[in-house]
Amino acid sequence: MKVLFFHRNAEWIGIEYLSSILKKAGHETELIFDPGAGDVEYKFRFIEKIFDVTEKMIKMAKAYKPDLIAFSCLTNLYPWVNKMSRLIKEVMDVPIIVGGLHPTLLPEYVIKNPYIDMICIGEGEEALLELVESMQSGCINYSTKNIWFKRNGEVIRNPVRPLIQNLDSLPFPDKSLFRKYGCFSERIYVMTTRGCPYQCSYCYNSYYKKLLNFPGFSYLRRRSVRNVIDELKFFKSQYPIREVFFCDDIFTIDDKWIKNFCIIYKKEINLPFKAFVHPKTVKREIMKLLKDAGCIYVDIGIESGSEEVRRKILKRHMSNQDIINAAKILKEVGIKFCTLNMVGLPTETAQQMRETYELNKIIKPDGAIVSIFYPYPKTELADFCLENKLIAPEEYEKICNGEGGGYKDSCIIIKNTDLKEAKRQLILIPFLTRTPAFLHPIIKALPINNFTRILSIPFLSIPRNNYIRTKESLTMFMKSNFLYFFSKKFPFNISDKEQSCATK
Ligand code: B12
Ligand code: SF4
Repeated sequence: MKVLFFHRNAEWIGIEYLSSILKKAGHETELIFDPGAGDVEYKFRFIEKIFDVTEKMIKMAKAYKPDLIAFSCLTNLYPWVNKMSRLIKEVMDVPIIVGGLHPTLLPEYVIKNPYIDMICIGEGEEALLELVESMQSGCINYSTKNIWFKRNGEVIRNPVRPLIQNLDSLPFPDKSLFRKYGCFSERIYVMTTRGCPYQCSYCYNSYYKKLLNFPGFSYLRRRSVRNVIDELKFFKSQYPIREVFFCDDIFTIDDKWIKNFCIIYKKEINLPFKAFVHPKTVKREIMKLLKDAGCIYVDIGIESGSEEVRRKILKRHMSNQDIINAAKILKEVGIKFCTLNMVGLPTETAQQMRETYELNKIIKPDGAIVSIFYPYPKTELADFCLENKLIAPEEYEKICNGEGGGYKDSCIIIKNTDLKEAKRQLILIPFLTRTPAFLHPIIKALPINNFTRILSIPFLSIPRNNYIRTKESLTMFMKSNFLYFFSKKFPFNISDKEQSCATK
């Protein structure tokens, strides 16, 4: 069977896992990738217009003659998935399946889409393989767990299956799909866990945990150290990697695992790396080990500088002192850190937003990433907004439709929230935390507009990260467009060496 994935804007590990599991079972997979000209952080519509590859993508899809088209859909990607599936259906009679977070959170909403034939809820490896095998046999198994089907005008809603417990049983992700579009060059993205033990009110995890809860099955799962090291060794041999990004929700969730990992990583991989940490997991001994193993910087969730907002609204149970202590430890051991912050939260006052700046000022991070709160569907905080009529039904419809879901510039109106102040802090926090005090009066006088926002980009993270991200984005943009504008052939030639990664 030939399965054609569509994706936009960034490499996606979820698709890479699905592709490798299909290839391992002897199926063929391909990817059509839209670089989406910077549409996540800063939307540059004029660039998007000039480099619009929609028509070419549809032509290529037709030429590939797939048996199944598959989209992975986050909330922010839903408008694009909707547009592309409509365009595909206009010219091809091929079934379309959409998986990922958005259909998992809002299955009834997504399955109503007339251009979508199936959705996948939760993890896709076992479900997609079962579906594809049954399609190949000529007799579709309409009771495949995790998949909802449309059949003769009816929706078949199958139950979810338990989460995969042994992550080592999965083949390594198929990075060859995204590599040819230039999506990554010197930095490799790796996931060592699935799940998170916390239940922050603004995050999908709390809902996911309830939805996919089976007695005796763990929600938080981690690969063995050996399996992760083997993957890194394999990709190191394939690509010219100079840095690793562990994009687990919280990399430092298990001290025992980290201790073991750091020793082996240093010996066998020895590349600088970056990860996400939670303030509660920042312990001196563990951070020293990380630093010694090559950790050069981490992103750490602060989210709000107001203890009240953190505790009552965000359900993040830690004090400002816990955050200050974590920052102190990171500084002492020499790991650079960038804070992750949110403003414009429901019921948050302008004063509380300013407290987020105050806390950043105290801990002096090496970068401060700020987002305006976006009520992602099915999160506790989105439900709170609905129950308390803080978002109007039309606004919730926008959320279901994924509008503005790239959360740097939320377009959702939350009643009683000072959006003007939120927009001010969005720009000022990165600037003010990273510049000397004598410049602050000038910075505070800057107009709050897109131009100033662009000026604040260098202050979001450390120079090394800014350099790699800019390089990644430019390479992805140029290589993808080059392929679309100049390549005569499709599918693009993949070397045997790259192809082999899927079957490891
Ligand atoms: C790493 C990461 C990124 C990296 C991805 C890098 C990479 N190389 O993969 C980067 C930095 C690019 C990124 C960007 C963004 N991200 Co992000 N990201 C994550 C993170 C931490 C891990 C994603 C991941 O790889 N998961 C592991 C894989 C295996 O899981 P998966 O993708 O869900 O796929 C499985 C299933 O969903 C299913 N499935 C998925 N697709 C399909 C398709 C089919 C056909 C089928 C059958 C099944 C299926 O099967 C897969 C395998 O089991 C998640 C949080 C999380 N833990 O998931 C946030 C998360 C997904 N990101 C989020 C957001 C908001 C974004 C951005 C919008 C942020 C921004 N403003 O920049 C962008 C959007 C990018 C885009 N393409 O438009 C939110 C999404 C919320 C939502 N409701 O949509 C999350 C959940 C974070 C959070 N806690 O809120 N992200
Ligand atoms: S710690 Fe991060 S990943 Fe875990 S529930 Fe909270 S926001 Fe989500």
